[in-house]
Amino acid sequence: MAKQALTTSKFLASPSHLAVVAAKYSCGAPIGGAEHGPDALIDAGIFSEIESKTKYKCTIDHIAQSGTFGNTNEAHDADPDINGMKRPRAVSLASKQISECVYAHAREGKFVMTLGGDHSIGIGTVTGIARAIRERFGGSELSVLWIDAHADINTPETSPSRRIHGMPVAFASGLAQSPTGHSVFDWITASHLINLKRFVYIGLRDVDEAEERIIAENGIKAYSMDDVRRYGIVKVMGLALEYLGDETPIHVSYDIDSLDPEWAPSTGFPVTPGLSLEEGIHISRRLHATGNLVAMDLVEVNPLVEPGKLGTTVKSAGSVIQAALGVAV
Ligand SMILES: [Mn+2]
Repeated sequence: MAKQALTTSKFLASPSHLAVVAAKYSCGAPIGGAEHGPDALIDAGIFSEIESKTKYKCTIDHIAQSGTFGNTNEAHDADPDINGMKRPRAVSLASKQISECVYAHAREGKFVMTLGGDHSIGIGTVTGIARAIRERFGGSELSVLWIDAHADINTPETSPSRRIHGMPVAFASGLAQSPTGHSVFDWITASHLINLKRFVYIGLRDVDEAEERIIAENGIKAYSMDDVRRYGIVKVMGLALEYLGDETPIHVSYDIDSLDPEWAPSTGFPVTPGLSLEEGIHISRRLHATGNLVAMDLVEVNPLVEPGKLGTTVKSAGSVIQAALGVAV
């Protein structure tokens, strides 16, 4: 059988090269397990299937496995809380490693697919891709779609849980910075930051009060699950893409908990009702069809939650990943 050709890509220099980054940590979450997500996806054969069906060549980097402060969400003597923020040094260190790794691949014009891990890895992925896009395209800004049940935009000051997996959008956009007197996140510079005017949420249904305020104050485009039910996913995706415009590189940060728990039970913080698998695949297909997609994260697959249903979760994750790459699912 002939291998499926790749769709034309507007912003990739090396569109047949898929750089998979396995970000194996969960220090940003209150429970462990998501550090095993990347291996669950890789071992299921998602990427060997992509190579056998298409012209993609995959490389896999395994990173952020255990930094200086260990891969644990438990309190740690060498990593005390900063202003209540949990595991700040571990998450910062892991995020910096991820940022540098995805930057190096994206700088060469490869598609970067990062597997989490808890969603604090988004600090690393989005900042690394944003920096590479600025350098490759004369200061152009990256557009980001955040597909999630949660908004992940708390700052260390507003966060009820104090866990950094609820803060990646705030750090990647500069809304959150190292708390006064600390330098823990100072590796994030202006060249790394995303513009919240080029950012869209889809699937929100569990948003903290402070996050609602932050979203409103910053005029962030957000489509909740209610919006998806009201308008349909086809219309919502049309509006999201129209808002971002035709000529913009796009990064999609896909939290598996955006899907309804029926389709993705093995995740730390499921919220019902969510996107159907079909809706989730539609999002990926539409993004692929733009020719603008340059990077994707697939996060929060947790093999320790509902282990008997891990197969369902991994299959769903594989489908949204493959659809984003233009593979028939
Ligand atoms: Mn998330």
